[in-house]
Amino acid sequence: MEVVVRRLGHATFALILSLAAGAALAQDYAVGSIKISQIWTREVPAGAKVAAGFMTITNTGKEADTLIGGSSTIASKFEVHEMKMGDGIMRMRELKPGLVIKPGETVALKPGSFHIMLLDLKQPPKASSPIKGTLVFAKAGKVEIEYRVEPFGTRVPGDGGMPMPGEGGKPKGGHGSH
Ligand SMILES: [Cu+2]
Repeated sequence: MEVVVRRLGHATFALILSLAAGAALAQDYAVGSIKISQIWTREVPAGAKVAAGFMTITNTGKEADTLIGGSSTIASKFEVHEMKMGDGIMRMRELKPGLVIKPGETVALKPGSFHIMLLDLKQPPKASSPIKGTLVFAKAGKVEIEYRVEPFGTRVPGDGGMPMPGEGGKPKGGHGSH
């Protein structure tokens, strides 16, 4: 690296660094001490009224912050949910007032765990059509984000959409009541 610095001079080297950082952080967002990356949702069965959103949230600050709300262009309602095993059944519940991210902590919103619930879908998510939205944190405030859309049944981004056995078209855990 030293050799490169000497040959290129400071200005060129700085430009290369910023280009590399830009490429790596293309889908990352930040507001205040909060950083958000890996934001995705997935296609839903025809007629479904809810979609789930996933992401990784890091709190680089010295105080806890809470994801309290948000919005998206495809749904009229936004909730923060938790999925937990109870009485042998996976159940979802809304987190109120929201999802707490402690100082220095990274929280993964992923299938089978914490997630965003987009309710009252106005249009279904379509793979290759990113969805714009916002997140609202109690301390850091509001940030505009974009969801990448993965195929139906995706558990981990890029797996191509392989529904788990028993994971049918019907949302479980009382979403019908929303
Ligand atoms: Cu949910």
